[in-house]
Amino acid sequence: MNRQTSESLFAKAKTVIPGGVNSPVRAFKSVGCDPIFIKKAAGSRITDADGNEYIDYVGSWGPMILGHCHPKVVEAIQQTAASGASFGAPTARETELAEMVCGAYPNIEKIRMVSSGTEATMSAIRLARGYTGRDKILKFDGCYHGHADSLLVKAGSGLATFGVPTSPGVPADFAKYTLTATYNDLEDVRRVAAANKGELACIIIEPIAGNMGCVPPAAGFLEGLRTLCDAEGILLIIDEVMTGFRVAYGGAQERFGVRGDLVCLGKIIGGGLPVGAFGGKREIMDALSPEGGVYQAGTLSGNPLAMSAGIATLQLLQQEGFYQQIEEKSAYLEKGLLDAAGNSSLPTCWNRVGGMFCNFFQQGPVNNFADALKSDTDAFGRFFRSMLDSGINLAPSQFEAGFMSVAHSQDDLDQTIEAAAKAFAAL
Ligand code: HOZ
Repeated sequence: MNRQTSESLFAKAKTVIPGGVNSPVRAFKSVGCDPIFIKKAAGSRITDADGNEYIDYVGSWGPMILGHCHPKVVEAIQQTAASGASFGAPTARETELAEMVCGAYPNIEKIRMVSSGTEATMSAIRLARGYTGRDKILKFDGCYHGHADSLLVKAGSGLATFGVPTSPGVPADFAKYTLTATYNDLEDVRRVAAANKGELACIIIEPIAGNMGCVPPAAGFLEGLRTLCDAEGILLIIDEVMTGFRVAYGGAQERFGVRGDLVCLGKIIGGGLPVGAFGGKREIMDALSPEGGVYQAGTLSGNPLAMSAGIATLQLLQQEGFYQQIEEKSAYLEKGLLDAAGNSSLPTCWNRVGGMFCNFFQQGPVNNFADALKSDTDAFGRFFRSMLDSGINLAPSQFEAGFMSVAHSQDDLDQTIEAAAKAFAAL
């Protein structure tokens, strides 16, 4: 496959952008080839700068559950843009999207819009600290909640990809307030909570980890966190930036029946435009400025274009049978890939929840970050490159998740399975 244009665009980008990319994993550094530069996308497919077309399972890292360029979302953005791209002042659309989100999550009584998932988690943690009067927070090894200082400790995603789980530049004095525990290990969480009794403001968790590959919660794990938080006056922050409106209309909390005190959202609620949000119980949210003293602000918060794209997207997700379609397509792909993996001499295992999944290059099971790190990342790189050459775009890291859209056709899925059979056989 000719990728000369992408290669020269990458070379040029590297002269003015660190690593040639605006987010590290996009550089394809861990999969042994240069990144493809994207020219356009429609439905399940993206086209690179050389005109090569790929079936896309990155979906902009989650938001494109409708597929790329859904006509209703494009129309909403175009119509809104015609009357102004940004005002830095309230609009009715912000309340409309807020009402839609509150309608989907019974534990979100009030919500504030921001511009990214990073802003959402960073602000939710400040709010949890301000509300409880406590400084320490607990996160899980391998979970990624954006790149705010206090959250770049034993983090997944790009940090796992590049083997630097705690970033240089985070002062030890900041990181000391961030405690970590093992995902899916309730005893470990209880141990940390007991050693820091009365000092933990919050526990923040990805209810389905999506940044160490895809790792579902073990039975009873989320319930156990809820019980512990209630007993100890700790706020439970459920980071649904990736899973919100993805694994069910009401996200992982609807799916597993466990509710957070605060919830972080992003990705799908912006329909592909830059957005994030955090919300929760009225009493906690009212501690935010200007009602309360915890400060948080943003010129582009509640941006009209992002609100319009989000509203149009959520309207479409409410169609009868939408999540059933995502489930059926994902289950079909799962079966096909598991069969295809039978051709491989290397062990692989598969994790999936709804339209979010990952193929680990190891025997498994993968229940936490230490398990995920046992994967054969060289084998993943070979598999990734073979799939790319067959026209399948996967996330360029073993430690990221894949995403299904409703636009993936039967033909797309069969082509993917065929490409995977070839890639596994050649490993
Ligand atoms: N680490 C992000 C996904 N988990 C990557 C986002 C991006 O590169 O756009």
